[in-house]
Amino acid sequence: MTQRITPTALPYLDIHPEVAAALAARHAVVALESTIISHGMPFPQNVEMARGVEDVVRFHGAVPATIAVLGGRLKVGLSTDELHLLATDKGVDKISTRDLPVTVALGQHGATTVASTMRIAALAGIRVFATGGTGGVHRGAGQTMDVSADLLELAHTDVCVVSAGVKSILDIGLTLEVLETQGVPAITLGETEFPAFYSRRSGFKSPLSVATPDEAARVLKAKWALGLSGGVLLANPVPAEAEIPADEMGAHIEQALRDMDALGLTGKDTTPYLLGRIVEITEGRSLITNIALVRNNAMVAAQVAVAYAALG
Ligand code: PSU
Ligand code: MN
Repeated sequence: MTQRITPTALPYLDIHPEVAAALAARHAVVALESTIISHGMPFPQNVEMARGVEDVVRFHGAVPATIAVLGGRLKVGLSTDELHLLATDKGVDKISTRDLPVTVALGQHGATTVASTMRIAALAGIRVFATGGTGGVHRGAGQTMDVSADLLELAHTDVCVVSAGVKSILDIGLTLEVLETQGVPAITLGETEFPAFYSRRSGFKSPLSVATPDEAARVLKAKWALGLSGGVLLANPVPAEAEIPADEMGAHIEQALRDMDALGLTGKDTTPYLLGRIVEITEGRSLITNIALVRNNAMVAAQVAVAYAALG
């Protein structure tokens, strides 16, 4: 179980007053990550997305808390200027859980991944988090050992991550295996097939399913009441009108992977490179899909957070 610490007693943590008030009132709060802003989309769509997603969360009755590290402080809830800095400053690193102590100790800026955002959300007492896509087991992991820290964080941090599934730049089957091994429920909302980010279908059966955000909230309640610590991956398929079908997407992804191999990229640079390359190859269409699915995830996360708060 994530350690329970009074947020105000935590060093290094700055909770925005609006978020702190919502948490104190046990009102619904939704965490949002910042790697998607700094390294997941080009400017200016990234900052428009970041602000738009906060609006979606508010519209559905929850308070948004975008998370990043700024000047070594763990920030939970950002100002418009801070969002703009993350969207434009090329010096903002992509930081995962392993990077947090260095970024904090040296007073640096960092855009947080799903893993590090989950950890900071949990420190602040936030249980529901919306993102675009989570990391997973990379293709060829048998050789590279490249397994996203997002999967490890899901194993032990008590946060529900709403994502559009796992894109097929990753090995979806192995990603689902690792989640199972670690006891992480991978649950698809409203479908029996696990979604593949840009596409509603992946060809993989979803390990678990729920019909509504309310059911998802009851799953969270039951999981943590049972003492089953760790996260939940709630997969929310991209809206049909915004998807790029899997058979079409396959060729684009193969192309992007070939281009990446030709450049010899490895490690943390691979996901940002592939996202950017796929935007180029699809001539901007994947970016429209990406924004639509993040907004859809923000809506569902807000609905889950509201339902979870109502369970008391
Ligand atoms: N997938 C996306 N957009 C993103 C990411 C993943 O569609 O911005 C980011 C998230 O922050 C995720 C991270 O946590 O990439 C995973 O990186 P890696 O594969 O290096 O663990
Ligand atoms: Mn990696």
